[in-house]
Amino acid sequence: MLTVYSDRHRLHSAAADLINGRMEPPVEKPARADTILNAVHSAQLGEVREPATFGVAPILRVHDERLVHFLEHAWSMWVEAHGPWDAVPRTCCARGMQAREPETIDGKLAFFATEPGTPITAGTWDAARSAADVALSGVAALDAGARGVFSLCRPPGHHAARDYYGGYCFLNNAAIAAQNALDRGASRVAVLDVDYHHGNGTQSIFYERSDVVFASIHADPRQDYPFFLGYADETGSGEGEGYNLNLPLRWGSGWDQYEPALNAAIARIRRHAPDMLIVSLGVDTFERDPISRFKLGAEQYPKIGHAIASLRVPTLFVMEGGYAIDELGMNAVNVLRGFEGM
Ligand code: Q9C
Ligand code: ZN
Repeated sequence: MLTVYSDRHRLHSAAADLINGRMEPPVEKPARADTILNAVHSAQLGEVREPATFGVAPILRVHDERLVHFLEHAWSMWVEAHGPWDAVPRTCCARGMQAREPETIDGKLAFFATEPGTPITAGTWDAARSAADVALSGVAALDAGARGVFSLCRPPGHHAARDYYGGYCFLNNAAIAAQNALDRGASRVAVLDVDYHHGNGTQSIFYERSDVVFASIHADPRQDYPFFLGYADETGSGEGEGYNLNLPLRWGSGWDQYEPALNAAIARIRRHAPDMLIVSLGVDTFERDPISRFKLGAEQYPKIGHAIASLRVPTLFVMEGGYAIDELGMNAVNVLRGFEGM
């Protein structure tokens, strides 16, 4: 399987993260992509290729230009106001009461961020843009005939919506890829999100549409992030009614709970008959993940890949979360090996 990867992910590196009320070393860090790339090499998964550059046009097919403009200029505005430390919102969700974008950097952070744990650093915009290029290059490779491609994106994307960011995500790489597949001529696309956290950004981007099915298996939003979306009764609206499938599972769920949910998601996707499948590949479902509470063992990841392969649809794997740094690479690559029948 082809892997698309760029070193530019390193440009996004936070100094600290607010975890359980304490400033701690971030779990979403450059070493994540390094260890996954190492696992790709040791498993001899196949060629590793640099992305092409696509510019902002395909990003603007999914994201509001105000968010894109903000992400581009946030760091320089922040440094001018407060100096060169991570840009973090002081308050959040300003738009709940006031729909207008404020002028100052603190106002804009409050307007666009959903939570305070996703710092913007000097290179965040360049890294996020590069991750979108990694995803878009994967779509191009599938269009050229590949059966499966791994877009080793970092930073991740599935918590970023049309006009907000958070959950370690700035641009929604999977949604940008799905929209680009449609723009290149696909009639129907499916997004399968297996990250531990609900892909609220992807859901909200496609919620009113019937050309993209979104199916997600994740921690129950009554218990875990993002808390405000991911409930089973969110089934889509308008044209999109019936095209959104949430399969929330309780804390402590293991393969006995996960496997039937995965089969249900795959059955829904099969019924959609997509021309392309995008997998939001998070492996924070792992039993020793430091921020998550599912109980999947390492031996389950090849089975996830094998089940996805049963759809027989050109498939783009887009890297999302996974924070157990010692096993992250092995678990992610094992999904890909399972898909390949390796
Ligand atoms: N600041 C992904 O797995 N929790 N994102 C924030 C620490 C949010 C996870 C608490 C977890 C987001 C892509
Ligand atoms: Zn996650």
